[in-house]
Amino acid sequence: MARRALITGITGQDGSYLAEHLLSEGYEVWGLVRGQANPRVPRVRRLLQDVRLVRGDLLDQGSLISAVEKVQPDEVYNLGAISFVPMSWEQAELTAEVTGMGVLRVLEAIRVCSGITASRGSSAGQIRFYQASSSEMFGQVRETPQTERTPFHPRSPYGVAKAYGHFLTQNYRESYGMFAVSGILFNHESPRRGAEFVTRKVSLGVARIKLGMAAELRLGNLEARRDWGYAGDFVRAMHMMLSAADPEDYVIGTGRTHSVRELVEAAFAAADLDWERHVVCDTSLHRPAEVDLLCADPKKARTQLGWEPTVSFEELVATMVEADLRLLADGGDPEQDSSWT
Ligand code: NDP
Ligand code: GDR
Repeated sequence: MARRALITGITGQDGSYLAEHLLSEGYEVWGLVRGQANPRVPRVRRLLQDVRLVRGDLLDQGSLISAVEKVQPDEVYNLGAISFVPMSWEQAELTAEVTGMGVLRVLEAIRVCSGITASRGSSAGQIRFYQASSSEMFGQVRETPQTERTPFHPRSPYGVAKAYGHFLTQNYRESYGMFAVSGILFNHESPRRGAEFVTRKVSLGVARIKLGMAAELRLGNLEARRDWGYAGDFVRAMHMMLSAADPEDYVIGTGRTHSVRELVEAAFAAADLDWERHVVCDTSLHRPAEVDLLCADPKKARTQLGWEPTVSFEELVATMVEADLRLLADGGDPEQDSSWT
């Protein structure tokens, strides 16, 4: 029988790549969708025709229990979150509820449906759980590169909520013997990345300028450094973690760091443009507290899981710029996500 996976966050960037990867591995894939008329569901139906959908919301415990009961998954991937860091200052409580407490609700749904109690741990045939932890938990870093042992000092309500989910996942593993793991993933991008994140904002901005649809691109802090990889590579790591013999947490990143300025230079160069003629620095886009430097040490994932990234920073940036040039030249609307082809 095919293994069955339930993915929260199926309408997001990672949900789509993970679903495609699991389908290619022979899985039966279910996606949790929320809302009465979620505008992103039609594109999931179009792109991921073999994925089955089940209703549920990370804010609603009962809906998650019903979803787990209905799907009877072998594996649950919790990718759902409010994931845009600036929004977490504007809606801090909602971020805590969705990105933090949502993890508790998914774990509880699994625990209740599996009949696990503190005195009666999990049994064979247990549901395996993956939590989408984030390098944002490191925040103000005290050592670089960051490993699984680097202490957390989150710098946003989002990072704090992720740290809660991370420790809770560890706690359910230790309290109930559940196969529950976290992947501490560094930034990963693709032509399906939301337009609010800096890589996609830049690739779309470059495409608009190249096609004469805009003259400038307004950006915030150009000095922040991130370890940017390709989303398709990173979802493979999620699956590897749940396929491992033992439940363990892993850092996933490329091990190379670049500044936003270097990202901008590479993206404009990919379209034969001079970035200094178009980029406007806008301090209103700076964050109340910034994460200055992130760089992964993915040694554990490489040695224990055999995971390797396959796409370089330069290839990733060029691919995103090319995809947005094609999308806009064809009259596509990035807000409608017609780049999801
Ligand atoms: P996206 O922002 O693209 O997707 C977020 C998903 O969360 C959407 O499918 C959204 O669905 C869903 N969601 C939001 N609120 C709720 C809710 N109340 N109930 C159920 N689902 C909800 O994120 P990514 O795909 O980029 O990231 C996936 C996960 O990995 C996130 O948890 C993110 O925080 C984490 N992460 C991402 C990294 C990255 O670089 N991409 C790095 C490290 C961690 P809807 O259509 O309903 O809004
Ligand atoms: P991040 O990604 O906050 O790292 O979180 P984002 O792309 O939003 O920002 C990266 C860096 O770029 C700087 N920056 C700008 N960012 C945005 N969005 N818009 C701008 O105009 C701009 N100008 C400069 C930011 O200050 C920041 O330093 C992402 C999300 O996917 C999280 O969910 C995930 O957990 C982390 O990556 C790892």
